Amino acid sequence: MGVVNVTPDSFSDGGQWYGADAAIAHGLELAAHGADIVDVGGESTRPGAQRIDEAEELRRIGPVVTELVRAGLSVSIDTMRARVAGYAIDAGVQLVNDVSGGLADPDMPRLVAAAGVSYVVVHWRGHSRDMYSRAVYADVVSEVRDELSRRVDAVVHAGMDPRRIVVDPGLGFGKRPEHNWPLLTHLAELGALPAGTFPVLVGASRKRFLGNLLAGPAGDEQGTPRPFAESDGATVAVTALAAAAGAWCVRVHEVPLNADAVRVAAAWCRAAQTSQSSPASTDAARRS
Ligand code: PMM
Repeated sequence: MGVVNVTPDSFSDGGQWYGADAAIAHGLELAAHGADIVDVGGESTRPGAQRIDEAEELRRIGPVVTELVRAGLSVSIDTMRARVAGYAIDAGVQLVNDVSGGLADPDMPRLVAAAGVSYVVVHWRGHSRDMYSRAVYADVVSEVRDELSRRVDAVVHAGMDPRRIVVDPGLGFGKRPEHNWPLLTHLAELGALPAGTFPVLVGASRKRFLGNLLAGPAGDEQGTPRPFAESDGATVAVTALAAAAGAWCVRVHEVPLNADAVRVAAAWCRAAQTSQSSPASTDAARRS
């Protein structure tokens, strides 16, 4: 999934694709680079961000979504607002990516259920302006899993077909670096909920916890964080590990190297399955 942030202030690429023409060209480029889905968003969710109003969000995403759908791309809409999602669905979008998991707008679950589109339920504890005040966990994996599970139940209760639900741990949303890493290492657990086993989407690309990791010499996370665009190597590494661990989708700003990483992970998993299921190949490997 390639990201088109039609915003002046997203933390990793704010302002780069703010105008409709630039955003459309960028979406087409992401698809040409191998993105299966292009995710269009008009509202920044960087830490501390203030909300924009609905009319402004619609103004930003409207022409971009319309043109990318018209060009034949598979487009998702990154929004917390049911009316923005509804506009995008009318324009032909098949996937709604809601970083609030349906908590920001109570009309969202019913809308996506009735429209019959797919829905990404992201773990979220509140809006960006003060989200770190809620980043308090005793056991982050089980708490995020339980809270995601409750959101999935609520969305199914609103009429959503469970087969159209994707879950996402919401890296960075009300989570500090020490919370993001254990979530990444427990992806399968986060997708295996009481209501069923759901595909998992991972949005680690260029996030601050990667810049922090790369701040100093190896093992030293103190010092000045790496700038966002210079953490793409770390993003690619997370992509390979997450895909090999079974993630359904990775949401990224730069597609080519991440698409390669996904292919490496697929070959890795195929080889692991083949060698596991074939005792003869194990014997041959031992002999050689
Ligand atoms: N992160 C951002 C925006 N949308 N959607 C999903 N499903 N998961 C995420 O982790 C996610 C998201 C914020 O990142 P950006 O400002 O770089 O787009």
